[in-house]
Amino acid sequence: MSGPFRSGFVGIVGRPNVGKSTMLNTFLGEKIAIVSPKPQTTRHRILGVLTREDAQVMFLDTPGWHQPEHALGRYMAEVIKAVIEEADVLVAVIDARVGLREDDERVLDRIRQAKRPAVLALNKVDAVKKPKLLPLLEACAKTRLFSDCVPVSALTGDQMPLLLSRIIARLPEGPRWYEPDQRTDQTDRQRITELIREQILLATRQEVPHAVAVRLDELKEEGHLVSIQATILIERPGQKAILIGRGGAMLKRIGQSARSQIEQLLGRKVYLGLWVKVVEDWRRDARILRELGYAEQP
Ligand SMILES: Nc1nc2c(ncn2[C@@H]2O[C@H](COP(=O)(O)OP(=O)(O)OP(=O)(O)O)[C@@H](O)[C@H]2O)c(=O)[nH]1
Ligand SMILES: [Mg+2]
Repeated sequence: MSGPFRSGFVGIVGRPNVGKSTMLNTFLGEKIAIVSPKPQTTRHRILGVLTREDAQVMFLDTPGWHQPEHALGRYMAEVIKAVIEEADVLVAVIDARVGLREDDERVLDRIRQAKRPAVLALNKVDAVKKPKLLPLLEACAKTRLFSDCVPVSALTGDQMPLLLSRIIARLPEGPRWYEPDQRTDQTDRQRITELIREQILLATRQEVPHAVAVRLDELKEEGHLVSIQATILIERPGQKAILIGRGGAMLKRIGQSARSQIEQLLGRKVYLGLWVKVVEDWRRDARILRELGYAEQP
């Protein structure tokens, strides 16, 4: 084999909705992080480990950068800050359809301050005409922040191998930290609550997606199936009515699609019981946030 073995942490950062989690999943060839068209889908740091002959890349997916408006938002900002400080290499993701916005500039400022090796991914090129890319690539080169600016499509996989090789080239030499079959540090319980939240994000609109959290109350084996009980926390009674839907139709639809996702994850038949509970302003409640895992572990 030619060249040294490289390994390290690679932080994926950027505004909400630019395709960071899609990128993580495409690199890993597996659904590690949930994805939706709604901004602020990701709330945690999510590890995805890619092991190859020549390298081990520990990707860290992060929440989208935005001005926090409550304690949950502040937790998300803390996650981003910690990843920028800890990563060996950063991948800044920009939505090529939208171009460089003020919030993108904020992320770039953070990268500049952290003085980390960084690569830029100009994402969603499947949805833009080629001539639109040139000024963006020039603007990115002008920042002098990036060793490479790579136009990619995380969705179709276009140019993703090139982006990966550029990332790996910036990693330090190092050992293999994780067993090759370890792909993430999320527990099944965490992944299950995320899969339920993903289906809620896909099914609802406006403020409802942001006002939702999922708590796993029970997970047990019952004969040939896995029985799961979970509570959906929501901030207002009106939102609860929307989530449940007429005659319970909405909740039923969410439950069915979440169940099929969870069955794929566990490779088992699943029974899923969902409950909806109003917890006023849970996003501002430190105790509930801790209970839900939206707090740094002491
Ligand atoms: N056309 C196109 N859509 C994409 C691409 N990558 C991601 N998307 C879509 O963009 C939306 C947001 O994707 P996510 O991966 O959830 O974005 P994110 O940056 O992780 O968003 P947050 O977690 O909210 O910060 C989804 O609807 C994706 O399907 C791409 O390369 N092309
Ligand atoms: Mg995400």
